[in-house]
Amino acid sequence: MNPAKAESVKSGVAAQVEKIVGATPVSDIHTHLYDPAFGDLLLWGIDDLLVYHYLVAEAFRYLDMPFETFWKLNKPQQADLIWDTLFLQNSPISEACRGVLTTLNALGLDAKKRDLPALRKWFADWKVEDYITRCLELAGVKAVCMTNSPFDDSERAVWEKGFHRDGRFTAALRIDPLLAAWGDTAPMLNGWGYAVGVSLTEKTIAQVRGFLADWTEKIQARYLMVSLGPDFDFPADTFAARLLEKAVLPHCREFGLPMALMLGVKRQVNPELRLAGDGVGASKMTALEHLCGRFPENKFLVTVLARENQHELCVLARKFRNLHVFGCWWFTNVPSVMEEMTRMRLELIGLSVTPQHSDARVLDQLIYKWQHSRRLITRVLADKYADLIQTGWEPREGEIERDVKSLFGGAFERFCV
Ligand code: FIX
Ligand code: ZN
Repeated sequence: MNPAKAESVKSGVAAQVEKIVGATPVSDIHTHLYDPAFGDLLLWGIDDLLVYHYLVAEAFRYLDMPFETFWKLNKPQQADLIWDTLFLQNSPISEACRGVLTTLNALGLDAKKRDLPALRKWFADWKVEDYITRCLELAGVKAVCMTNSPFDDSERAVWEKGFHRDGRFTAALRIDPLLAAWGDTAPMLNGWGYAVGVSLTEKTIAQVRGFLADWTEKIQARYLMVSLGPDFDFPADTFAARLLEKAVLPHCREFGLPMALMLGVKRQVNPELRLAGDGVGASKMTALEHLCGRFPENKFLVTVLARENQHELCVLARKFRNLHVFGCWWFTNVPSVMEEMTRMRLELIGLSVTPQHSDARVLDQLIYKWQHSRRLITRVLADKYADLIQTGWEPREGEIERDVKSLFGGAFERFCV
C-alpha cells in the first residue's frame, strides 16, 4: 500500500472505531451502585457527586480545617465546601473534578454559570427510576454489576427481606471481612447460625462454605470478590491464605464462579479521611502466580492498584489462561496511567481483557467514567489498527465491532462460562 493510501485507510478506520466504540453498549463489571430496591443506598445527584471520596481527598489538599469539623457538616454543607474549594477557588483540573463537569455537560446542564443552587434544583425534579434509565442511556451501559456485602447491615436487611430484582443490576459477593478480619468475622457468622470456631477445623470450613453457598444463591452472584493488601501472600500461614484455599476456592469451583482479586489497596493509611483514607502499595505478584498455577480449575478475575504491578500482571495473564485482567482501578483510572495500561494490555494480551470498569459509587458517575474511558479506548484501538494497516492488513468493520464487543463485556462473559 502506498503511503497516501495507507493514511486514508487509517483515518477511515479511526472514524469507524470512534463510531463503534461510541455505539457499543458496555457491561460494567464492577461498581458500587445498587438496584433501586435498596433505596437510599443507591447514590445519585449533585451533592453525592460532590462528596465522592475522590473529591474529599482532593479538597483536603487545600483545606486547613480539622477533619472532624468537615465530618460534622451535613451532606449539602460538605458539597458546598468541596464545590467552593475545587471548582471556584481553583480550576477543576483533576480527573475526578473533570468527571463532575463531563457528567453535568452530558445531562445538558450549564456548569460554567457556577450556580450550585440551580444545579440542585434541576436534580430535585427527577424520579430515581427515570434517572437510572437516563444515566445508563447517556453512559451507554447495558448492565452494572453491584458489590454486595452480607457484612453490611443495611444491605443485608434488604436481601433478607427479598425484593423484585431489576435485571440491569447483577450481583457480586464481596467477602473482604471473611479473609481480612477472620477474628472479628467468626463471631458474626456464629450470630447468623453458622457454627464456626476461630481455628480452621474441617467443621468450621464446612460452615464457611455453607455461608458462601447461601449468599451466592440468595444474591445470584456472578462472581465472588475480595480486595487484598500489598502484604497478601500465598501460600502462607495466614487466615486469608488458608480460608481462600480451603473454603473460598473450593466454593468457587463447586458453583463454577470466578474469584475476583483486587490487589494492592492499603486500607486506612489516613483514617481521619474515612472512606477517602485508603492508599496503595505494590503487591507480591508471586502470590497470584502461585494461585493461578496451583488451582487451574479456578478462574481469577484480577485488577491491581499499583502502577508498578501492571506489567507483571500482563505477563502472568500470558502464562495462565485462568487469569482475566480487568479495569483500571481507582488511582490508575486517570488518563495518563490508563493510556499506558491499556496500550500495554493490548500489546501483551490482545483483546482477551476487560480494559475498564467504572467503580462508580454514584449513579451519575457512570456517564463520565464511560465517556472518558471510551475516548481513551478509541484512541488506543485506532492506533493499534493503524499499526496493522502499516503492515498491509486492513481490519473490516465487522471485525472492529467484534473486537469492541469483546472489550466491553464479551471477553469477560466468555471467561466466566
Ligand atoms: O475496594 C473497592 O472495591 C474499591 O474500589 C473501593 O473500596 C474504593 O473506595 C473506590 O471507590 C475506588 O474507586
Ligand atoms: Zn470498587
